Amino acid sequence: MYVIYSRHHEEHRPPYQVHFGRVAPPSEVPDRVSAILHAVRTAGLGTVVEARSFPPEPIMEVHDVAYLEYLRSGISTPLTDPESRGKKLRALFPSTWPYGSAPDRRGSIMAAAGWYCFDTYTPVVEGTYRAAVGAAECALTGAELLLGGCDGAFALCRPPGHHAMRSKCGGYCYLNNAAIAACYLARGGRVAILDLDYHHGNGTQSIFYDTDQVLYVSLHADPDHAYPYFSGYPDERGEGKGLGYNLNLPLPPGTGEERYLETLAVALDRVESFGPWCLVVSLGFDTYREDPIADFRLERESFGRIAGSLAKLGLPTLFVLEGGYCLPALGELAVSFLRGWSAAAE
Ligand code: Q9C
Ligand code: ZN
Repeated sequence: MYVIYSRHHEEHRPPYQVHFGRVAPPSEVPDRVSAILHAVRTAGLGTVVEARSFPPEPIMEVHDVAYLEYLRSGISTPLTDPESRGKKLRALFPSTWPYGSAPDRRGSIMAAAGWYCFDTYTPVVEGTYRAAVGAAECALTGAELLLGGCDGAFALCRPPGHHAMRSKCGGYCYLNNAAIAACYLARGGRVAILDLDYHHGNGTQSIFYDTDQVLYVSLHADPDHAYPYFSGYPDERGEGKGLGYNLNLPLPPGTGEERYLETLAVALDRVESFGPWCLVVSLGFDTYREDPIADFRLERESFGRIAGSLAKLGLPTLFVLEGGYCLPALGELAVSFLRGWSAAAE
């Protein structure tokens, strides 16, 4: 198993997030990836490699050019509204979102911030663009390894990706790493994405909603009480050619290992009947019982068992890191997962 990282992830340091109008400490911090890397190295698991660089085309297959330009240059564009004329921000957050019929007017940086970001959790800072490209390159490096015949790779993407849409950031995500990798892998045939993060991957769902070439299956907290609130319901099944190629399996608060593994079996049946040549797993560790922003009850050992069920599919698999915010446990959760994978894959 290759474990892939980019040193550029450290350049993305959101100073805070805004939760219900209040400033709160950031959850999505550089220590997340450092903790996992350290634990994986200490346990002597897998081969740790740095991501290689890629031309922009594979990223542009998923994301809109104007959106990419916003991520790259938004933070250095001075504000022009009367109170803040000429000011540059340390962290660019939207304060106003498109309203009414929302015609395409995003000429000012104030409008662009609302246009290209759907929540108050996902600021653009100086290093965001470089780090996000590095994360996409981690996923692409993993995808290339799979195309070359490797049967497992774990991309330590940071910032994460599954909430990012074609032209909107949100949920700590800027570029949809899993979607970018899936598009790249689609040159080898049909691809399945299995999303195991606690939160519904609204970005990934929307990117592949109308295609039958990429299957999206997700286990997540019921959006009736959990972020991202507006999507993740079971009646979202895809549209056009994509109808039947999107499967949402929401779970109640307090979901533990038994219920989780039963639902995972349903997800894996759908993946098998789709018959993909490979699998991309959006892997979040925020389903852990001690996660500070979630309410599932998986144990450390549960992650090994989940990995074991995945390995039994026998598909080349790319794991893409999404969420997981319990810093003291992240390393051991990743180690449990990787041990479970290699024990079953032998
Ligand atoms: N008090 C991922 O796991 N809600 N994104 C945060 C903080 C947004 C999660 C509430 C959660 C986004 C990749
Ligand atoms: Zn999450």
